Amino acid sequence: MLTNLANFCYTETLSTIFQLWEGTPIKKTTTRRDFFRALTGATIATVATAGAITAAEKSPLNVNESNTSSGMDLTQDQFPRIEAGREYSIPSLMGKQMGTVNTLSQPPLGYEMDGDVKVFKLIAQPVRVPITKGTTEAERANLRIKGPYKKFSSRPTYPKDMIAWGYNGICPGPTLEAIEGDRVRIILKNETPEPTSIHWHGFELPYAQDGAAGYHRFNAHLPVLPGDTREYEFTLYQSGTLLYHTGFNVMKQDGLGLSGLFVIHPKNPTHKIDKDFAILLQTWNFSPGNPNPDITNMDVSFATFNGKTAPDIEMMNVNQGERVRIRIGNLSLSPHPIHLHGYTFNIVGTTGGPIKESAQWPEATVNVPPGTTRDIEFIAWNPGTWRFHCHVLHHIMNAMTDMPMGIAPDEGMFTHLNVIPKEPNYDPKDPNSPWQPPTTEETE
Ligand SMILES: [Cu+2]
Repeated sequence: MLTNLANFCYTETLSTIFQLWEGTPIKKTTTRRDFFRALTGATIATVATAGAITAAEKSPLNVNESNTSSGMDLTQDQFPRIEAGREYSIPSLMGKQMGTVNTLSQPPLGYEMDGDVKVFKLIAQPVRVPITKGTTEAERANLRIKGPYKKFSSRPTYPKDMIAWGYNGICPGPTLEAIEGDRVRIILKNETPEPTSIHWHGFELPYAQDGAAGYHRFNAHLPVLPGDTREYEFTLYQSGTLLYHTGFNVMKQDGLGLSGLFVIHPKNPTHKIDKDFAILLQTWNFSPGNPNPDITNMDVSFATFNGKTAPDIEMMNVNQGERVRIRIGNLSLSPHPIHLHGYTFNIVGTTGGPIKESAQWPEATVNVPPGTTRDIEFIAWNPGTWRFHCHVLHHIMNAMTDMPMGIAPDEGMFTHLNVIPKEPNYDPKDPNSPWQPPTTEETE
């Protein structure tokens, strides 16, 4: 009975949210308080008759808040996901660009200089973003499902939007780029309906700038209230692929997507990188037809690279012979072993920075545990359009409704490394095309 009541409240709130994002003006938001007030009349009588609630089954949530024994207001949600009728800033992602890291399918964040300080602006806000557009009928018609293959056909993939929390209109937030030795200032504006902060994950910085905010006496600062702004400022002496994410009410706010990557380039690079890609791993659970992630459910129904699933994840296009780095960060709740076909690569960096050459190790799959980053590097000597994906195969099947890898169109944590042959007439699909293993120079 209580479960049913809770479900009813949830549905009511969701329909309110949905109207807001569909552009329907909302005259009045139905809160739990309103709902329970309504229940004091005929509704609760009906429920009581149907469910035969006894006095012993009543919980504080089942009565008016003034009747709770603790005196606490248990019927008012202090931490809503969204405020009805609120307008949000549409922030610019422009400004000066570092321009060297390609965060697949996501725009880069620019910065302004204030004297010697590199200034970034991040606005935390609810966002409605597409995870995938799905496959169109025309795209499906192009699939090679013809003749006898029709018997073994697949379903299409479907479009999916989510209502998440992100920064500057996207989820995850944009990648910040700076150089070892830079002084950086990040201005956080909070447009979410509850307090928030940013934790600089993997950074060695002054305690006061760490961003682990909260009411506990050990926390250096209180979170940033809705509508308020706070500045973080520190000097970068590390290099590598680091992370940022909310430092307050983290299960909910991280679960809704308040996170991003922070790349610090070394002041004196040991070698040149031709193509530098970045991917943030996240997972989501949705009830069918519902754009709001269920943050209490650890079952993965959608798994994303940079907030997108295949077939909407940008392909990594590189020229044969180029040195490629791929930076992978994980802010989901489970590890993701990311696998590349056709290559072995070196694991060259972690959240702690570059791994010295003698300690790097070769692999074909790099496991990225939650809360960490891994950088891989290789020379793109082997032409072809190679699969690059999570090897927890459930993570390349959205909602687990069909089979992956060549049967259904690609889904989930899946994209390709497209190595364009030096020789324009070379056809990697032709079994008779000449092929030989790389020389030492080609792989070092
Ligand atoms: Cu995975």
